[in-house]
Amino acid sequence: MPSSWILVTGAGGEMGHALIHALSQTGAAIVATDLRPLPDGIADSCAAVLTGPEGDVTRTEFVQSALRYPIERIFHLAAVLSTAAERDPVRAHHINVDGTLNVLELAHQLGSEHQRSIRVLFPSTIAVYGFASLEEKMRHVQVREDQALQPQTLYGIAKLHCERLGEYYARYYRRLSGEAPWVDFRAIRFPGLISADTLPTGGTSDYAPEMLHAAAQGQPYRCFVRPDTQIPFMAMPDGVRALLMLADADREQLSQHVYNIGAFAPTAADLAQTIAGYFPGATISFDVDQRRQAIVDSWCADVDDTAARQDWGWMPQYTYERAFSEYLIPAIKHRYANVLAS
Ligand code: AKB
Repeated sequence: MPSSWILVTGAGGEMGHALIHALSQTGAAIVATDLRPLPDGIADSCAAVLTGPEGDVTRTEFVQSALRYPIERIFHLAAVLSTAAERDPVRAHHINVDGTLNVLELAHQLGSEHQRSIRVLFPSTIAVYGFASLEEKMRHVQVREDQALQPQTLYGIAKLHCERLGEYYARYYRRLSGEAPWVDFRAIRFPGLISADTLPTGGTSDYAPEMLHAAAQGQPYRCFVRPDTQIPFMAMPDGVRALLMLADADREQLSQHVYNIGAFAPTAADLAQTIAGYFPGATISFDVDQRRQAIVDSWCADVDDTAARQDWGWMPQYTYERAFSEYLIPAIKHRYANVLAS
Protein backbone atom coordinates (compact mmCIF):
# COMPACT_ATOMS: atom_id res chain seq x y z
CA MET A 1 0.00 0.00 0.00
CA PRO A 2 1.41 3.45 -0.87
CA SER A 3 1.82 5.84 2.07
CA SER A 4 -0.14 8.54 0.24
CA TRP A 5 -1.24 9.71 -3.22
CA ILE A 6 0.47 12.76 -4.66
CA LEU A 7 -0.32 14.64 -7.88
CA VAL A 8 2.51 16.38 -9.75
CA THR A 9 1.51 18.62 -12.67
CA GLY A 10 4.11 19.65 -15.25
CA ALA A 11 6.00 16.50 -14.27
CA GLY A 12 8.15 16.54 -17.42
CA GLY A 13 9.64 19.96 -16.60
CA GLU A 14 12.96 20.72 -14.90
CA MET A 15 11.72 20.64 -11.34
CA GLY A 16 9.34 17.74 -12.06
CA HIS A 17 12.25 15.41 -12.78
CA ALA A 18 14.01 16.18 -9.49
CA LEU A 19 10.81 16.24 -7.42
CA ILE A 20 9.53 12.89 -8.73
CA HIS A 21 12.90 11.35 -8.07
CA ALA A 22 12.73 12.58 -4.43
CA LEU A 23 9.05 11.64 -3.94
CA SER A 24 9.61 8.15 -5.33
CA GLN A 25 11.95 7.44 -2.38
CA THR A 26 9.10 8.11 0.10
CA GLY A 27 6.80 5.24 -0.93
CA ALA A 28 4.11 7.68 -2.14
CA ALA A 29 1.97 6.80 -5.17
CA ILE A 30 2.66 9.52 -7.72
CA VAL A 31 0.14 10.61 -10.33
CA ALA A 32 2.17 12.61 -12.86
CA THR A 33 0.63 14.84 -15.50
CA ASP A 34 2.15 16.59 -18.48
CA LEU A 35 1.11 17.56 -21.99
CA ARG A 36 3.73 15.27 -23.49
CA PRO A 37 4.75 11.67 -22.63
CA LEU A 38 7.29 11.49 -19.81
CA PRO A 39 10.77 9.98 -20.25
CA ASP A 40 10.87 6.33 -19.10
CA GLY A 41 13.09 7.11 -16.11
CA ILE A 42 10.37 9.41 -14.71
CA ALA A 43 7.28 7.49 -15.83
CA ASP A 44 8.59 4.26 -14.22
CA SER A 45 8.54 5.93 -10.78
CA CYS A 46 4.84 6.87 -11.06
CA ALA A 47 1.67 4.96 -10.21
CA ALA A 48 -0.14 6.74 -13.07
CA VAL A 49 0.84 9.09 -15.87
CA LEU A 50 -1.76 11.35 -17.51
CA THR A 51 -0.81 13.01 -20.80
CA GLY A 52 -2.59 14.69 -23.71
CA PRO A 53 -5.93 16.33 -22.70
CA GLU A 54 -5.87 14.45 -19.35
CA GLY A 55 -2.46 15.93 -18.59
CA ASP A 56 -3.40 19.46 -19.68
CA VAL A 57 -4.17 21.53 -16.58
CA THR A 58 -6.35 23.92 -18.60
CA ARG A 59 -8.84 21.16 -19.57
CA THR A 60 -11.79 19.68 -17.70
CA GLU A 61 -10.52 16.21 -18.71
CA PHE A 62 -7.56 16.87 -16.40
CA VAL A 63 -9.81 17.54 -13.38
CA GLN A 64 -12.07 14.57 -14.14
CA SER A 65 -9.15 12.16 -14.56
CA ALA A 66 -7.33 13.32 -11.42
CA LEU A 67 -10.52 12.87 -9.36
CA ARG A 68 -10.21 9.11 -9.94
CA TYR A 69 -7.31 8.99 -7.42
CA PRO A 70 -7.44 9.61 -3.62
CA ILE A 71 -4.91 12.45 -3.88
CA GLU A 72 -3.84 14.21 -0.65
CA ARG A 73 -1.12 16.53 -1.93
CA ILE A 74 -0.71 18.42 -5.17
CA PHE A 75 2.55 19.89 -6.45
CA HIS A 76 1.38 22.20 -9.22
CA LEU A 77 4.51 22.73 -11.31
CA ALA A 78 2.96 23.24 -14.76
CA ALA A 79 3.70 26.78 -15.97
CA VAL A 80 5.07 28.84 -18.84
CA LEU A 81 8.24 30.64 -17.67
CA SER A 82 9.02 34.35 -17.98
CA THR A 83 10.71 34.76 -21.38
CA ALA A 84 8.27 32.37 -23.07
CA ALA A 85 5.36 34.17 -21.38
CA GLU A 86 6.47 37.55 -22.77
CA ARG A 87 6.55 36.00 -26.25
CA ASP A 88 2.97 34.67 -25.99
CA PRO A 89 1.18 36.38 -23.08
CA VAL A 90 -2.32 35.10 -23.90
CA ARG A 91 -1.20 31.45 -23.94
CA ALA A 92 0.87 31.98 -20.78
CA HIS A 93 -2.07 33.56 -18.97
CA HIS A 94 -4.31 30.67 -19.99
CA ILE A 95 -1.89 28.00 -18.76
CA ASN A 96 -0.58 29.81 -15.68
CA VAL A 97 -3.85 31.32 -14.39
CA ASP A 98 -6.68 29.14 -15.75
CA GLY A 99 -4.58 26.03 -15.13
CA THR A 100 -4.02 27.04 -11.50
CA LEU A 101 -7.73 27.78 -11.04
CA ASN A 102 -8.48 24.23 -12.26
CA VAL A 103 -5.94 22.81 -9.80
CA LEU A 104 -7.53 24.74 -6.93
CA GLU A 105 -11.00 23.54 -7.98
CA LEU A 106 -9.66 19.99 -8.14
CA ALA A 107 -8.23 20.36 -4.61
CA HIS A 108 -11.55 21.67 -3.34
CA GLN A 109 -13.46 18.77 -4.92
CA LEU A 110 -10.96 16.18 -3.62
CA GLY A 111 -11.17 17.72 -0.15
CA SER A 112 -14.94 17.69 0.09
CA GLU A 113 -15.22 14.22 -1.49
CA HIS A 114 -12.68 12.57 0.86
CA GLN A 115 -13.46 14.89 3.82
CA ARG A 116 -9.89 16.01 4.33
CA SER A 117 -7.60 18.92 3.76
CA ILE A 118 -5.62 18.85 0.48
CA ARG A 119 -2.17 20.46 0.54
CA VAL A 120 -1.50 22.42 -2.64
CA LEU A 121 2.19 23.31 -3.14
CA PHE A 122 2.65 26.15 -5.61
CA PRO A 123 6.04 27.23 -6.97
CA SER A 124 5.76 30.98 -7.26
CA THR A 125 8.70 33.17 -8.23
CA ILE A 126 10.84 36.23 -7.58
CA ALA A 127 9.16 37.61 -10.75
CA VAL A 128 6.28 38.78 -8.51
CA TYR A 129 8.63 41.58 -7.40
CA GLY A 130 8.97 44.55 -9.70
CA PHE A 131 11.21 47.59 -9.75
CA ALA A 132 10.87 50.44 -12.22
CA SER A 133 14.63 51.20 -12.24
CA LEU A 134 17.97 49.66 -11.25
CA GLU A 135 18.42 52.38 -8.61
CA GLU A 136 15.15 51.32 -6.98
CA LYS A 137 16.14 47.62 -7.24
CA MET A 138 19.45 48.25 -5.45
CA ARG A 139 17.71 50.31 -2.74
CA HIS A 140 15.67 47.19 -1.75
CA VAL A 141 18.29 44.47 -1.97
CA GLN A 142 16.64 41.82 0.23
CA VAL A 143 12.89 42.08 -0.33
CA ARG A 144 10.33 40.75 2.13
CA GLU A 145 7.20 38.95 0.92
CA ASP A 146 5.02 42.06 1.26
CA GLN A 147 7.34 44.54 -0.48
CA ALA A 148 7.68 45.72 -4.10
CA LEU A 149 4.78 43.65 -5.44
CA GLN A 150 4.64 45.48 -8.78
CA PRO A 151 5.47 42.72 -11.30
CA GLN A 152 6.49 44.01 -14.73
CA THR A 153 6.03 40.75 -16.68
CA LEU A 154 3.00 38.66 -17.57
CA TYR A 155 4.62 35.73 -15.76
CA GLY A 156 5.03 37.71 -12.53
CA ILE A 157 1.52 39.16 -12.75
CA ALA A 158 0.03 35.69 -13.29
CA LYS A 159 2.01 34.11 -10.42
CA LEU A 160 1.05 36.91 -8.00
CA HIS A 161 -2.59 36.55 -9.03
CA CYS A 162 -2.42 32.77 -8.45
CA GLU A 163 -0.90 33.29 -4.99
CA ARG A 164 -3.92 35.46 -4.19
CA LEU A 165 -6.30 32.87 -5.68
CA GLY A 166 -4.74 30.17 -3.52
CA GLU A 167 -5.11 32.31 -0.40
CA TYR A 168 -8.72 32.98 -1.38
CA TYR A 169 -9.50 29.26 -1.76
CA ALA A 170 -7.88 28.52 1.60
CA ARG A 171 -10.00 31.21 3.24
CA TYR A 172 -13.26 30.73 1.35
CA TYR A 173 -13.65 26.94 1.37
CA ARG A 174 -13.38 26.40 5.08
CA ARG A 175 -14.34 23.34 7.09
CA LEU A 176 -15.56 23.44 10.69
CA SER A 177 -13.80 26.11 12.72
CA GLY A 178 -10.40 24.98 14.01
CA GLU A 179 -9.92 22.45 11.20
CA ALA A 180 -7.56 22.96 8.28
CA PRO A 181 -9.30 24.27 5.13
CA TRP A 182 -10.20 21.95 2.25
CA VAL A 183 -7.55 23.70 0.21
CA ASP A 184 -4.39 24.12 2.27
CA PHE A 185 -2.47 26.43 -0.08
CA ARG A 186 1.31 26.85 0.37
CA ALA A 187 3.60 28.73 -2.00
CA ILE A 188 7.34 29.32 -2.34
CA ARG A 189 8.72 32.24 -4.34
CA PHE A 190 11.61 30.49 -6.07
CA PRO A 191 14.79 32.20 -7.22
CA GLY A 192 16.46 30.98 -10.42
CA LEU A 193 17.23 27.26 -10.09
CA ILE A 194 20.43 25.61 -11.29
CA SER A 195 20.44 21.88 -11.95
CA ALA A 196 23.36 19.73 -13.05
CA ASP A 197 20.97 17.27 -14.71
CA THR A 198 18.52 19.34 -16.72
CA LEU A 199 18.28 22.68 -18.53
CA PRO A 200 15.22 24.95 -18.17
CA THR A 201 13.29 26.23 -21.18
CA GLY A 202 11.72 29.65 -21.55
CA GLY A 203 12.97 31.25 -18.32
CA THR A 204 15.07 34.39 -17.96
CA SER A 205 17.28 33.13 -15.14
CA ASP A 206 18.35 30.48 -17.67
CA TYR A 207 21.69 32.22 -18.29
CA ALA A 208 23.19 30.64 -15.15
CA PRO A 209 22.43 26.98 -15.97
CA GLU A 210 23.11 27.56 -19.68
CA MET A 211 26.54 29.05 -18.92
CA LEU A 212 27.44 26.10 -16.73
CA HIS A 213 26.21 23.40 -19.10
CA ALA A 214 27.93 25.04 -22.09
CA ALA A 215 31.26 25.27 -20.24
CA ALA A 216 30.99 21.65 -19.08
CA GLN A 217 30.60 20.55 -22.71
CA GLY A 218 33.46 22.76 -23.94
CA GLN A 219 31.05 25.02 -25.87
CA PRO A 220 31.28 28.83 -26.02
CA TYR A 221 28.45 30.74 -24.30
CA ARG A 222 27.08 34.20 -25.07
CA CYS A 223 25.36 35.42 -21.92
CA PHE A 224 22.22 37.45 -22.73
CA VAL A 225 22.43 39.75 -19.67
CA ARG A 226 25.02 42.33 -18.52
CA PRO A 227 27.87 41.17 -16.22
CA ASP A 228 26.53 43.28 -13.30
CA THR A 229 23.07 41.64 -13.39
CA GLN A 230 22.14 40.30 -9.97
CA ILE A 231 19.24 38.04 -8.98
CA PRO A 232 18.98 35.21 -6.42
CA PHE A 233 19.72 31.61 -7.39
CA MET A 234 19.57 28.19 -5.74
CA ALA A 235 20.83 24.68 -6.41
CA MET A 236 18.01 22.40 -7.57
CA PRO A 237 18.33 19.89 -4.66
CA ASP A 238 17.68 22.75 -2.22
CA GLY A 239 14.64 23.87 -4.25
CA VAL A 240 13.13 20.39 -4.09
CA ARG A 241 14.00 20.04 -0.41
CA ALA A 242 12.24 23.34 0.33
CA LEU A 243 9.06 22.18 -1.40
CA LEU A 244 9.08 18.93 0.58
CA MET A 245 9.78 20.75 3.87
CA LEU A 246 6.91 23.17 3.33
CA ALA A 247 4.62 20.29 2.28
CA ASP A 248 5.40 18.44 5.53
CA ALA A 249 5.08 21.44 7.87
CA ASP A 250 2.11 21.49 10.28
CA ARG A 251 -0.44 24.12 9.32
CA GLU A 252 -0.19 25.63 12.82
CA GLN A 253 3.51 26.40 12.22
CA LEU A 254 2.72 28.55 9.20
CA SER A 255 2.06 32.24 9.75
CA GLN A 256 1.55 32.93 6.02
CA HIS A 257 0.69 31.14 2.79
CA VAL A 258 3.57 32.46 0.67
CA TYR A 259 7.30 32.31 1.51
CA ASN A 260 10.56 33.60 0.08
CA ILE A 261 13.54 31.25 0.22
CA GLY A 262 17.12 32.34 -0.40
CA ALA A 263 20.52 30.72 -0.92
CA PHE A 264 22.93 32.96 -2.89
CA ALA A 265 22.76 35.99 -5.18
CA PRO A 266 25.75 36.18 -7.56
CA THR A 267 26.09 38.62 -10.46
CA ALA A 268 26.40 37.18 -13.96
CA ALA A 269 30.10 38.16 -13.82
CA ASP A 270 30.53 36.17 -10.57
CA LEU A 271 28.99 33.14 -12.26
CA ALA A 272 31.23 33.49 -15.32
CA GLN A 273 34.33 33.79 -13.13
CA THR A 274 33.42 30.80 -10.96
CA ILE A 275 32.55 28.61 -13.94
CA ALA A 276 35.74 29.59 -15.79
CA GLY A 277 37.66 28.69 -12.63
CA TYR A 278 36.31 25.11 -12.81
CA PHE A 279 36.51 24.87 -16.62
CA PRO A 280 39.62 26.88 -17.59
CA GLY A 281 38.93 26.51 -21.34
CA ALA A 282 35.46 28.08 -21.02
CA THR A 283 34.69 30.92 -23.46
CA ILE A 284 32.00 33.12 -21.91
CA SER A 285 31.08 36.45 -23.52
CA PHE A 286 28.27 38.94 -22.94
CA ASP A 287 25.82 39.87 -25.70
CA VAL A 288 22.86 41.62 -24.10
CA ASP A 289 19.29 40.90 -25.19
CA GLN A 290 17.54 44.11 -24.11
CA ARG A 291 14.13 42.52 -23.56
CA ARG A 292 15.46 39.74 -21.36
CA GLN A 293 17.74 42.22 -19.57
CA ALA A 294 14.71 44.38 -18.74
CA ILE A 295 12.99 41.34 -17.21
CA VAL A 296 15.82 40.50 -14.79
CA ASP A 297 16.49 44.18 -14.04
CA SER A 298 12.91 44.40 -12.76
CA TRP A 299 13.39 41.43 -10.39
CA CYS A 300 14.90 41.73 -6.91
CA ALA A 301 18.64 41.34 -6.31
CA ASP A 302 18.02 39.06 -3.31
CA VAL A 303 15.27 38.01 -0.89
CA ASP A 304 14.63 38.18 2.85
CA ASP A 305 13.60 34.66 3.86
CA THR A 306 13.28 35.23 7.61
CA ALA A 307 9.68 33.96 7.70
CA ALA A 308 10.56 30.60 6.09
CA ARG A 309 13.51 30.18 8.48
CA GLN A 310 11.37 30.96 11.52
CA ASP A 311 8.17 29.12 10.58
CA TRP A 312 9.40 25.87 9.05
CA GLY A 313 13.14 25.83 9.60
CA TRP A 314 14.27 26.72 6.07
CA MET A 315 18.05 26.78 5.67
CA PRO A 316 19.81 26.15 2.34
CA GLN A 317 22.28 23.25 2.37
CA TYR A 318 24.16 24.74 -0.56
CA THR A 319 25.86 28.10 -0.20
CA TYR A 320 27.37 29.51 -3.42
CA GLU A 321 30.73 27.76 -2.90
CA ARG A 322 29.21 24.45 -1.79
CA ALA A 323 26.66 24.48 -4.64
CA PHE A 324 29.55 24.45 -7.11
CA SER A 325 32.14 22.36 -5.29
CA GLU A 326 29.84 19.69 -3.80
CA TYR A 327 26.95 19.46 -6.26
CA LEU A 328 27.09 21.25 -9.62
CA ILE A 329 30.67 20.55 -10.68
CA PRO A 330 30.94 16.87 -9.67
CA ALA A 331 27.47 16.05 -11.03
CA ILE A 332 27.94 17.90 -14.31
CA LYS A 333 31.40 16.39 -14.91
CA HIS A 334 29.83 12.97 -14.41
CA ARG A 335 26.95 13.87 -16.73
CA TYR A 336 29.19 15.04 -19.58
CA ALA A 337 32.02 12.56 -18.96
CA ASN A 338 31.76 11.23 -22.53
CA VAL A 339 31.94 14.71 -24.06
CA LEU A 340 34.91 15.68 -21.91
CA ALA A 341 36.73 12.45 -22.76
CA SER A 342 36.34 12.86 -26.58
C1 AKB B 1 12.24 32.24 -14.95
O1 AKB B 1 13.37 32.64 -15.26
O2 AKB B 1 11.21 32.55 -15.55
C2 AKB B 1 12.13 31.36 -13.73
C3 AKB B 1 11.85 32.14 -12.48
C4 AKB B 1 12.91 32.93 -11.86
O3 AKB B 1 10.78 32.09 -11.98
N1 AKB B 1 13.30 30.57 -13.58
